Amino acid sequence: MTSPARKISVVPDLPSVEVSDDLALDLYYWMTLTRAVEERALNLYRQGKLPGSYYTGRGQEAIAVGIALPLVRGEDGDWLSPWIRDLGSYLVHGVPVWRIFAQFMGKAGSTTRGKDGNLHIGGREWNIPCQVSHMADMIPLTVGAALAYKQRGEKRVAVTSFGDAATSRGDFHEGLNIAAVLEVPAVFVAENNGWGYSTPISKQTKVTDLHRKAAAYGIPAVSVDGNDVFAVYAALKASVDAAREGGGPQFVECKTYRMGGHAAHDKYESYMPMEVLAEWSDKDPIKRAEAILLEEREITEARLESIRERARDEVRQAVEQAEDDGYPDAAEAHQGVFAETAD
Ligand SMILES: Cc1ncc(C[n+]2csc(CCOP(=O)(O)OP(=O)(O)O)c2C)c(N)n1
Ligand SMILES: [Mg+2]
Repeated sequence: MTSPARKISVVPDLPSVEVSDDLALDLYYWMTLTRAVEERALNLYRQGKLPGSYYTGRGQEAIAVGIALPLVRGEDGDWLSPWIRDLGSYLVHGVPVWRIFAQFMGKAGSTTRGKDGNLHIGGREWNIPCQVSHMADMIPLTVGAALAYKQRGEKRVAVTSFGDAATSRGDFHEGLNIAAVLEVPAVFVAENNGWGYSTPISKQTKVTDLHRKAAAYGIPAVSVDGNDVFAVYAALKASVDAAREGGGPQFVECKTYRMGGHAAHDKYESYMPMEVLAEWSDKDPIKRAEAILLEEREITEARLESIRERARDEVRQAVEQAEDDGYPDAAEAHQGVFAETAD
């Protein structure tokens, strides 16, 4: 008697996901807000008002927002550990806009109390861990959180996102392997934007279809158009639901393009092909969502304009609040850095 070989599907059939008009407008609002925050922050950086460097996720807003919207928010909700391109994930998962500007400005209201100026934001109230900025380091931590939820019998999911270059580091491989073996409720999101600093993906991995790496560890893995917010949302919703219902870890690759340098100071014009950049500019996720809302869902232009206006207002108020905020006391520099010991 023969027994059938166990088949691991590289691209499992995802159930179709319903996206109502209200939800579609919500996705549009969060992407619009994300871009408005980033554009304002970039202006402030260029005026010399933000210390250090500035990273944007322009062109990757659909991924940032699509990852976070299917999750349960709050201290007892789902764990979310976003990558540095994913400002929208922080916004959707509950971080107030003004605290993001406070973080960029090093103000007292920043979640790191002025110790960091980048998107290394975290807080228990949102169940967002403060980011260890080494690439792929958040993967084992996310697996640990998912294992804890499983052991406690809680129906919570732990999600993390990372870039294509992170999939060539050891933590990625060890993390995915043990997640699969222990069947933890984790969802991994790879943002395949084709670059790690000035290194094109073809020069750092032979497996440029990143979902195949996850499939090699026995994890159901799909690949979606990362500039289509509806596709990203649907893949995440299905994957999060599957992980929550005991289906073990899931993996979503989002194909996109880095629309500029690694950070604002990077002279990307010297190594990025400008014609490819122009092609991807035509696939801008916000423009594409607008076209679908107007043409397929028959939402009016006036309604979209009111959403854009709301986002601009929120950014204006948030910048004012962050500018009015004070700097942390210098004595705080050593607080919250090391754990307290008895002596
Ligand atoms: C272990 C480690 N090595 C190097 C760095 C410096 N570094 C920060 S981001 C980055 C490239 C990341 O590329 P990718 O993972 O594709 O993400 P992207 O920047 O394209 O979003 C590098 C090399 C780091 N943070 N951690
Ligand atoms: Mg990359």
